[in-house]
Amino acid sequence: MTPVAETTTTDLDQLSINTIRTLSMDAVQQAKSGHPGTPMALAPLVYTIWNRVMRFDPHDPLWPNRDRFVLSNGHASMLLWSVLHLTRTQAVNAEYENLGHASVTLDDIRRFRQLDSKAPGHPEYHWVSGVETTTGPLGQGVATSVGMAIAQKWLAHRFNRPGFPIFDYRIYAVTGDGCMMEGVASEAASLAGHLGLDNLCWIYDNNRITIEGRTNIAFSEDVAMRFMAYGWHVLRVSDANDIEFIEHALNKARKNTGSPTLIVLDSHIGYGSPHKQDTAEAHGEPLGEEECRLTKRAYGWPEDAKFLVPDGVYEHFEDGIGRRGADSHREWTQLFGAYRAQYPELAAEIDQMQRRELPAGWDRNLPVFPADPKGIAGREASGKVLNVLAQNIPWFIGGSADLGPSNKTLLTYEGAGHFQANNPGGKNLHFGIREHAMGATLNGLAISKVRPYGATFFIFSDYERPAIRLAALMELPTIFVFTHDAMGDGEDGPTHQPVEHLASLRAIPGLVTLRPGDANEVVEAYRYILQLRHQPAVLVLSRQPLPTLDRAKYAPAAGVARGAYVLADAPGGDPQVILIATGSEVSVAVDAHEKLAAEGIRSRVVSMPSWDIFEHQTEEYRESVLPAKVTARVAIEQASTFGWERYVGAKGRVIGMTTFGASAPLKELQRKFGFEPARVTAIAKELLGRD
Ligand SMILES: Cc1ncc(C[n+]2csc(CCOP(=O)(O)OP(=O)(O)O)c2C)c(N)n1
Ligand SMILES: [Mg+2]
Repeated sequence: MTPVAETTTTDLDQLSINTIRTLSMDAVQQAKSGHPGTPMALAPLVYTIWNRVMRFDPHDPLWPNRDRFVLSNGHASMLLWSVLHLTRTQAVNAEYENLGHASVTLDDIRRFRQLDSKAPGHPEYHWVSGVETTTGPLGQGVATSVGMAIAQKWLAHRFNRPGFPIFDYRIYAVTGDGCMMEGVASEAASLAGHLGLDNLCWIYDNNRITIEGRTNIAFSEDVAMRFMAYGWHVLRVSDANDIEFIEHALNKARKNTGSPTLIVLDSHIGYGSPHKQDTAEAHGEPLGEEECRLTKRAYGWPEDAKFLVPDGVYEHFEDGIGRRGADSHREWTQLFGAYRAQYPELAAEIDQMQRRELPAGWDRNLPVFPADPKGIAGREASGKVLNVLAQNIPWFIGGSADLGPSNKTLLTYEGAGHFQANNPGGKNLHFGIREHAMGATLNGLAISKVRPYGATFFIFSDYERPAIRLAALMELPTIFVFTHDAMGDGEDGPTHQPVEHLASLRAIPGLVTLRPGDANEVVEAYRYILQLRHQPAVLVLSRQPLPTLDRAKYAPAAGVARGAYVLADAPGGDPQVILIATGSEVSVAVDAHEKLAAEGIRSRVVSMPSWDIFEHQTEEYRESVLPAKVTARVAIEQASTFGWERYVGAKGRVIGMTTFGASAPLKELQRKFGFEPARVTAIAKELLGRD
């Protein structure tokens, strides 16, 4: 007699897996668009992670110690909608309250990809409860998961105490060939390997298919070897339908210490479809009514049933993840109660973090910079502010992509520490020269409720742009710090001189972009940004010293909080011409204002560090700063002129960039491109017909 392999797979396991498959097929078919093949192939994987392994309480998708699940191949979103539905995961609102109803209903799945459905095309954080991060731009999900893993390590180090493992959760991320080909994922994997993030497990859907066909047309490296070289623990599961083996691999990953785990899972896209399995067609189009029927027949499913959840399936999830999640949540709540009694201050910190609040006294000791014509660089002022904030806010952590000494982001006070595998409590993060991964990692940290900032040169904001966009889409309070904001690093030349970057960031909905004009505006910019709970911010800082304005003579820098404010005014508040400037050009405008005054011309200087904030002020306030009747206006900014028409109007002028910069000392560049008071006064007079 052949010995029968021991198996614990039950009919209910298979029924549940086929429910995920058929819901996915039906939803895509009904929507006439979507991606059925990968949900069909990965249903056993996602079933195993959720129902057998993950610690997650469907009644409280915000429980802080839940395991995190990231679907980086976001096009396979039906996997997530199916499993959120079948586990009856509850909906919560932006105030973190449980709404008492399901996050994803069967009706949402019937309305997959339709307006207002909680089953949209890709996983949307903040739109569907239970989604841990927005995915769709391939590679971003897995890269974000590295930030989540760093955050877990940091939280565990700060808050866990002997006998109190308050944070011991794990992060699971599912990726496909696409994510594996994306550079951002490679950077993130390299960083995760360096940091030895053993709380992180990626499962690679090795189906060898992407949109254009078989991957061998473009992708032939040995992924397992690559990850071994990164320092990962690599496992292989050769049959995506073998849930015992999958569970075994996930358990091995859990027990592994000192490195993250990659599980390479060989799968068949469109599994079970007689004509579409293993083809690129299964990736991104409905199977077709007839093929759906044939596939259901292959699964032993009623051929004409649609959106069927057979008896026993909900209960099976209830018995699995439901019970396991509720039990561990209950135990944790008891543990946290005892922890609160013993460590009330730490418990209070955790409460505040969960609600994205700031601790009392978070802005104490912020510097006030005295008037100084020589001044101080934006990046210098920023460094001083960061060092104060990081001491006031325990969970404010961050770093740079190898430019700490240039960005001035290093936390230098005693005890700040450097985050490494053997020092997970360090507050200085070192991303290495990996801006793409830094952006996504910052988002993963912000999702995990620590408050992160990350820095590089402004020109390289391009490398972070996908993550900046996702931060805005997800409504995360990530802080992106950029120095060397214009032509301040003159001799480095046009490759290092941003031109179009401000315009393009200002175009991202919900993102706050700030370019402060002197050291005190830098302080106020941070004061504003730190109080944001659901918006990311970009801070654009100068490399070179900027004069620190005399705030006894000019308006207080607190005006930054309104986006734009009258810094210097004409007598009686009755200007003939308005000079609008940001960043290093604010002091140029102030100089021009003084020169015009000496010639009897009444001008107003508006410092406008943030378009975005200004746009959200009342119409009355905006009119008080930029009165419609004053049509002689000059905007001055060392960046693309694109967009400034909205503030200078048809009769105004913009002193900005319409070409790339050049390699030369800053003074010469300022002269060449016209960022000098004399040019401003000349244009102002021209507008007033006084030349
Ligand atoms: C950055 C990015 N580039 C391109 C796409 C478009 N796209 C969506 S899925 C896909 C193919 C993904 O292949 P794979 O990850 O192997 O997924 P599978 O077909 O195996 O599910 C592409 C190119 C995208 N979503 N994101
Ligand atoms: Mg693939």
